[in-house]
Amino acid sequence: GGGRAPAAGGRGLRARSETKLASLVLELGVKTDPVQYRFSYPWLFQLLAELGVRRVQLGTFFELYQLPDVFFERLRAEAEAHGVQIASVFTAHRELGGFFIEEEGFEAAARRSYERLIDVGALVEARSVGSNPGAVYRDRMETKPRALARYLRHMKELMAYAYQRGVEWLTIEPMSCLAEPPALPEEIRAMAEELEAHHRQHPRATARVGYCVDIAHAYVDRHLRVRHDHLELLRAALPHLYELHLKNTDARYCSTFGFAPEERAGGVIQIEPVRRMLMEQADVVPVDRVTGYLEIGGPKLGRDYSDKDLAAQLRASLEYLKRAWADGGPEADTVEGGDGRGCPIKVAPSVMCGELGRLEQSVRRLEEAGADMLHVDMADGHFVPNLLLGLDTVCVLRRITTLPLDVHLMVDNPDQYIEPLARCGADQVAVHAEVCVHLDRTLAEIRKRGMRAGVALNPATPLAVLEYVRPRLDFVLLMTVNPGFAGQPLAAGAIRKIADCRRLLGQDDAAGVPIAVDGNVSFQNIPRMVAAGADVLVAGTSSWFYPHDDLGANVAKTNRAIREGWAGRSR
Ligand code: S6P
Ligand code: MG
Repeated sequence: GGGRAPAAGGRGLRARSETKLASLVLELGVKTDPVQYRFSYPWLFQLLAELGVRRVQLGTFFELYQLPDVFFERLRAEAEAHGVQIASVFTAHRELGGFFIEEEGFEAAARRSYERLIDVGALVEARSVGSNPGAVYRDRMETKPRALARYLRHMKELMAYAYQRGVEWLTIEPMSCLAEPPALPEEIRAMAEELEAHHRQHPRATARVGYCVDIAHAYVDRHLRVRHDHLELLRAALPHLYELHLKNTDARYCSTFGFAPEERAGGVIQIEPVRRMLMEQADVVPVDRVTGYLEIGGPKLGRDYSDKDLAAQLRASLEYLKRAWADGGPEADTVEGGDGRGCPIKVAPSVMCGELGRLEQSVRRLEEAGADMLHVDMADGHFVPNLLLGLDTVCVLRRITTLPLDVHLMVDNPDQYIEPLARCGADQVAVHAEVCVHLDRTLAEIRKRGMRAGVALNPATPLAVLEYVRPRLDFVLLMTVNPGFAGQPLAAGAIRKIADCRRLLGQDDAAGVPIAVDGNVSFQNIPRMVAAGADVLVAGTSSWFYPHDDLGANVAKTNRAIREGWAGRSR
C-alpha cells in the first residue's frame, strides 16, 4: 500500500549490503505486566537502568482502567527518573475483546476500555497503544465476519481518538487461531490495508496503525499442525510492522519461557533468523526503529509462583537479547547520533509548517523525531508579502524547548530585532543581505549579543556578497525558493548555487561555515542538495511536514534521502 514509506535509519557501524541503504535500528525493551503483579515498578525500572535497557511497554492489569490520571503521571515521572521511557502501552488480556462478542453491553464496554487505554497512553506519553483484537466464540464462528466489521469500525474511530490525544500509533497483535483474527497471512494483510487506507484518507486526523508482532505466534490448525510458522506470519506483517514481542517458545508454539541457558538449550525461537529477516526486508518496514519488548513468562496474572526466579531470569534474558537482538544500546546511540542519518547533516524543521494550535505538542514531536534545531520564520509583511511568526513565538519556544532556535528574519529592518531576539533566547539569526545596508555591522551586532550570525540570500542574489564578511559568518542560509511561503517550487539554479557556495566557503571541515538550505527541501531534492554541499536542511511541507503521510514516515524518508545525498558527496 502507498502508506508504506521506505525504511531508513542507517548506522555507519553496521555492515550493510551495498545495493540497499535502508536499514533498521532494533531496540530492546520489556513489557511490564508479568513483572508488575509481583514486583514494584521502581524495582523494574532500577533493574532496567542497570542493564541499560531504556524502553518499556506498559502491560495492563485489572485495576488499570479504574485508576486516576495521577497514577500514570507519577509512573511516567518514575520511569523518567530512571532514564526509562514508557514508549508503548499494550494489553494482551482480552479485556478489549468485547468488539467480537454479540451479547449486549460487550461492544460498549470494549469501547470505553479502549478509550481509557488510549488516555493512559497519552498520560504516560507513549507513542503507541495496542492490543490483540479479541476472539469470537469457537462455537459461533459464523459471527466472525460481523465481528470483524464491528472491530474495524471502532478502530477507525479510535484512530481519531488517539490522534486527538497525541498517541501516534495504534497497534494490533496477530494471533494464532482462526477465532482470533488476524491469524492467517491474508487476514494480516487485509486488516492492515483497510486501516492504513483509512489513515491515508485522514492523515491529519487519525493515528497510524501497525502491528505488534509476537515472534512466537504461528498459525496452528485444529490438528495442531503448524500451517504458517512464526517467520511466515512475521513476513506477512512486515509492511505494517511497528513493534514486536520477543519471547521464546517450544517447537509447538504453545508456551513461553524465559531465555535462561537451560531453556535456550531446549527448543526456543531463534532470534537470529528473525533479526535477519527484518534486516533483509528493512525497505518494506514502514518505520526506521523497531522495539522488541521482552515478554517474560512467570507470574502473569499472579497465578504462578516462579517469580522467585524472576530477577535472575529477566537479567539473563536481557543480557542475551542485548547481544542477540539490539543494536548496541545507549552508547551506540551517542556515537552515531542515533538519528537514523549516519552522517553530520542536520535537520531544522520549520515551525510555521507545524501545528501552531498545539505548539508545545508539535515541538515535542519534532524533538523526538530528531530535530537538530527549530527554524523560526519571522516576517514583517514588507520584505516578503506575508506575516509569519513573531518575537512572542520565539519567546514561547524558548520556554518549551532546549533545542537551538534558528531565526530567519524576513524583514526590512533586521537591526531593530536583534536585541529583542537575544532577550527571547534565540541561538542564531540569519539576516537577508538584500536589506542590510551595513551587513558587516549587523553580523557583528548579532555575535555581540551572543548569537550565531548568518546571512540569508534570495535565489537571485549573487554569492559575492559573502566574500568579505566571511570572517563574521557562522552560517549561510541559501533560499532555494523565493521566501515568504511554504510549499513553493524550487528556484532555478538552486542546486548549482549550493555547489558554488560550497566552493566559495571551502570544504566542510569542522571549522568551515555550514550552508543551510531553505525552501522545497523535498524528498526528491535532498539527495542533490546534500551532494552539492548543504549541511543543514530546513524541513517544511515537502519533507517532515509532507501532508500525505505522518511525521514518522516523513522523517524516515528524509533520512533515506539524506544518506543517499551524503553517499554522493565528494569529501
Ligand atoms: C519560507 C520560509 C521557509 C519555509 C519553508 C517551507 O519563506 O522561509 O522556512 O517554512 O521553506 O518548506 P517547504 O518544504 O514547504 O518549501
Ligand atoms: Mg525560512
